[in-house]
Amino acid sequence: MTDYFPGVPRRIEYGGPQSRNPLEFKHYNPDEVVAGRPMRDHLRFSVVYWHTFSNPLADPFGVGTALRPWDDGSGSLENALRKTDVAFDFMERLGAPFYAFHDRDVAPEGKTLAESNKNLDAVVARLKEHQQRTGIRLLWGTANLFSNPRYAQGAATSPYVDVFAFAAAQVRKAIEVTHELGGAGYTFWGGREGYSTLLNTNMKRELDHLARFLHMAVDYKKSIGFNGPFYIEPKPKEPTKHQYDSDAAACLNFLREYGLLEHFKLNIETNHATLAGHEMQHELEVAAAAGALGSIDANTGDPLLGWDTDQFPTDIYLTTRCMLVILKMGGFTTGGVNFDAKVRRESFEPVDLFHAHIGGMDAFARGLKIADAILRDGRLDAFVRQRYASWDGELGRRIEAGQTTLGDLEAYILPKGDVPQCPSGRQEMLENLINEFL
Ligand code: XUL
Ligand code: CO
Repeated sequence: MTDYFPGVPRRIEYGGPQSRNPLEFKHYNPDEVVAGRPMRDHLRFSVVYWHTFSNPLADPFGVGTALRPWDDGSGSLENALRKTDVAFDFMERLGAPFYAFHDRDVAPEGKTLAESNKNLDAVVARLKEHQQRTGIRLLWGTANLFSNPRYAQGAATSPYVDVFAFAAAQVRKAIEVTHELGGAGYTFWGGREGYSTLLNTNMKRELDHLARFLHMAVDYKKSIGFNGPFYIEPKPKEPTKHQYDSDAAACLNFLREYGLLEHFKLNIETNHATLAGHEMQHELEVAAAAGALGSIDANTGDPLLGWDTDQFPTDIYLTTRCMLVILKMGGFTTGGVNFDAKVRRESFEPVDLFHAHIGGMDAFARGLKIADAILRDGRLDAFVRQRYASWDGELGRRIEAGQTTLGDLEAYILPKGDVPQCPSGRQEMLENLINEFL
């Protein structure tokens, strides 16, 4: 096979923090044990097909700039098959244990659904060969229910029943091939499941339809014996004005309302959290508190650009806080750190794809080591535990157990007159504490 990455070693090695080689890891050392597990197993890094192998790097003001010499732009099956070879070459060199794809990233859409399915089957056979040869696994599969014009007004929430049926058939196939490839999970991201104006929208009916759609997917998953989790990926807007899966709390409420909670976990993406007006840590904690934190789409936005820029994560403060939540929940099981991130339009050479992933992997490796050190140090947790210590007394226990009335609490507090001064929240001290470890 042609070497499409000349100058890039067959394997990106761990060079250590002193390395000045841009094609070496400075911190990600897959076999190094942190908190009882090798880094590889903690982080479960995944490369996304859509941004890394199928994104021409266009923006609303200009055409794509990406130089991808393996891609002839023909949209042919042959081109798609060649792309699988390059994708696995890339992932092998990087040492990424997982990847993720939409159906339409890997195989071209045909003129009919049957033709699209046939194309997909042909590519899946090749993907399977590559997986077997390299040991690289599918973190999750998904269906692209947002690019084709038929989905302009939604897929599972389309006002038009035939569009709903088409989307259902497409998802059925995408789950089937995910299962065929031994995928560890399957993701639903509702790109156009929302609205641009409420003037033309029956919101309640659309939500009912979305729930029906997901229930049918659960039934199908059971019927074929696919045991991986389904993930919902929250995002508040873009491309729609409002997306129904807007944030973790909204997703959990929707799943609970429609009896779907036990069948889904959440896939939390940093830039989506930002768009929802939340910190990533907030979204992770909301999901973890519900026992529903499944996986993360690791990226970051630009604070000066109010859109989903999907940049590679390089901020160690961010990765530290992600890893604090993930370590505290006991680590990933089926999920992983999936780089739903793209290089900048200005970074158009193939080697930029390596720099980007190496940087993201190193940033998460550092976040992991730092979070582990903070947890082992114990002061942060001890502070939080102490802050709530009054709840561990007799009264707190009775309130938490639902054994008190408002009247009981009035009888308790009246004789005290008022509450004495509460202790300081010590935000600055804790921020300084985190910085000790960075
Ligand atoms: C879009 C996005 C998607 C999902 C998969 O913002 O994050 O790529 O991750 O459909
Ligand atoms: Co994503």
